[in-house]
Amino acid sequence: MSPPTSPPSAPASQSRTSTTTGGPTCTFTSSRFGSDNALYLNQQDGTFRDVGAQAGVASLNRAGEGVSMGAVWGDYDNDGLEDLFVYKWGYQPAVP
Ligand SMILES: [Ca+2]
Repeated sequence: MSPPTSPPSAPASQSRTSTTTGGPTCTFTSSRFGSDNALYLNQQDGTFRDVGAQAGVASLNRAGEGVSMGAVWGDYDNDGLEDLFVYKWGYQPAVP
């Protein structure tokens, strides 16, 4: 029996900021090849807004550059604010 397959629109992974800083949380959702990632900002009114394009993390799944596989939040520059590290699975373009 083979494992269930995910629908094409299913994200590869999700990563959410911690809630210990007191600010609004963000959830990063990586997408499949050719589709944009999303960065959902919790607007703290029961809704979320996708700010992935504004943050520069939406269009990372381009031909020849691999696809986003996941992300890790952390304060990488030690300024007290969480930063997002997106890791990708890449490949070399086919040689004609
Ligand atoms: Ca930081």
